[in-house]
Amino acid sequence: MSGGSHTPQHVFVGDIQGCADEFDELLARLGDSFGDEFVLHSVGDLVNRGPDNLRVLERMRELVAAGRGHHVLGNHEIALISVILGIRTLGERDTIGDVLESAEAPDWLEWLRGRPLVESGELPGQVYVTVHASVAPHWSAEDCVERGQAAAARLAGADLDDVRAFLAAPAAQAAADSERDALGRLVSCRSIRGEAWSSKEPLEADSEPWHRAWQRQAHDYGVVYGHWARQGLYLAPGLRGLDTGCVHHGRGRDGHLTAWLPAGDRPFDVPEPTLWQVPARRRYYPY
Ligand SMILES: [Mn+2]
Repeated sequence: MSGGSHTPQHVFVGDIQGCADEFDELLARLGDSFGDEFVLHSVGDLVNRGPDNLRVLERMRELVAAGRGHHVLGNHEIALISVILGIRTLGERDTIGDVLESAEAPDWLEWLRGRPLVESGELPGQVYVTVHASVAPHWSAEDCVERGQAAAARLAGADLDDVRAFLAAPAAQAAADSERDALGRLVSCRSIRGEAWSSKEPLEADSEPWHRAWQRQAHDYGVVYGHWARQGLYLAPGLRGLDTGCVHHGRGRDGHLTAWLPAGDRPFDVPEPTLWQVPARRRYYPY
């Protein structure tokens, strides 16, 4: 049990991507240690590339409904929404057929497009935001929340043609639409170059990881994020990057599901935080 504490244990988990067995193992361990006195925060990408997307979605939805789960949308949820809306076709590596073929696919569409892009709260001594990919370097915590809410409102709009236009906007047009720009930064961005952002890793000399520019701003809030399996676990003051590529197991490295259990005062400044890792059960990519 949680040592007599009256507050629940907060647990932040990286990209799950259909790795339902590993997610269930993590939930079972959390249940053994904390009963139902834990709150799970997902950085998004619950689905795709892995084998069992529906089961992961169902688990997360149950926790959210019970008031014990927070989930922000990742690029793979946006891809799933886009396929259901008919503005994206399935790629060779997409494994979201179990959701698409389910009788509840229309219901999943509605649930997913009602999810936030930014979750925020307060841990002892530190305000935090959870996003899938990045925040713009100059955004305050309030900016992150406001930008996320504005973009999420477009995604949740009643007119599906407006939603399609929002998601399908080409890059040139996206830069002129601040909500489309925010959506991209929140779910896809890895590198930035001045005002511009890219989902690519910062390979060129004039681009850099989004979080390096963010750190120069000396913000007083923490960011929990995922999306960057090749970077892997990233722990720095104010930053908790938790995508350790469970679904990428065997592609040149071991894959894990990683959960961070913040403890103590100013948990984003702790250099060696408590991490629980569940190793990938097998290789998920066929090559
Ligand atoms: Mn991602």
